[in-house]
Amino acid sequence: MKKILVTGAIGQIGSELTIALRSQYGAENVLAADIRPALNESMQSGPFCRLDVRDAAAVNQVVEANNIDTIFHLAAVLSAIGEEKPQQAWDVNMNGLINVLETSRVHQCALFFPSSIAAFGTGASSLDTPQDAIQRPTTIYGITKVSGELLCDYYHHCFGVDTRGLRYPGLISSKALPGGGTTDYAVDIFYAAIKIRHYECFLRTDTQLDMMYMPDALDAAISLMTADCKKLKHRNAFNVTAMSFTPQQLAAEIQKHIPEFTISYSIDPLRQAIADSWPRHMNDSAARAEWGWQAHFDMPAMVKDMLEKITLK
Ligand code: NAD
Ligand code: AKB
Repeated sequence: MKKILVTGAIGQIGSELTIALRSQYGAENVLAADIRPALNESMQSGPFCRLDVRDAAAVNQVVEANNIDTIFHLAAVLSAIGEEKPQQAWDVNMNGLINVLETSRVHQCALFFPSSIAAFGTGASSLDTPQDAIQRPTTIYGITKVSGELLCDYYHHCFGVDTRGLRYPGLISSKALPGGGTTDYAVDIFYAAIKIRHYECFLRTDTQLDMMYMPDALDAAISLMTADCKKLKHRNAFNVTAMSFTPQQLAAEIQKHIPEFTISYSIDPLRQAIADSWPRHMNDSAARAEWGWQAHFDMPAMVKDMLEKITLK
């Protein structure tokens, strides 16, 4: 990785991945791009450009003009917003990806594509969900994720593009707010706990979901992209996980630090249905075996760090 492009760089993952890549590969070698303007302070630490990934010519031009050899393609519409705007989710997630894949083929770029627990549906076992399981997602977001996994495999097999990817669980982080997903409660709860000592949760008390803290998510992306390609059998869509909990369990852990914190529930039927269709805990043994994946943050360590970081904001 010498010249890197991050699409969707202002988002929850991009704001932190851009900084992590700049500190490892040099600020001038990591071009951040987003459809939105760079108001975010982390974007000001290096080059930034406006880029709509649906514009094939613009994607090609940015890659060519900047001699890009590696793309972290993060631009997407997430699960909850996707259900409200399914055509937009398909347009950004699929047309954006095909443009980035085509540009990667032409300019021989390596490509990172993040899939999600959303790529599974109710047909797969929700506990210990295998790497190779039935994938019949019920959301447009999930459908774009499975299609994206398959397209990345296709571009590798047919055109030799070095595509690699992860199935992330819900990500928890303190820098940028999440962008309209179903697991967003697990970030929102920290801000509410610190500000008003109470959180009204949109998922049921016992909704168990797979989760990961952002430092592990960044580590997973960079480790996979720098792994020895000869050892990768799956390449795309590796299950990775770090922790798995319910809103009730997360609230109890927060109460160890803020005893007066309380939680109540006002269920959003849309996001509850989405959450009920997703894995509670994936099996990530393929990632462990093929490129040495290992998470460092469990739930108590994540909660302690999140509270410290958000209190300092
Ligand atoms: P986010 O919503 O926070 O950020 C997405 C970014 O894409 C935003 O900054 C948005 O402005 C940008 N964008 C939207 N449309 C665009 C377009 N047409 N052209 C260019 N940029 C555009 O999302 P995130 O949480 O950072 O997720 C990044 C990727 O990781 C997505 O593919 C997402 O599906 C995947 N993922 C995220 C999570 C999570 O919990 N955050 C979990 C699993 C997978
Ligand atoms: C969402 O909830 O949409 C994302 C995801 C798990 O893909 N956080």
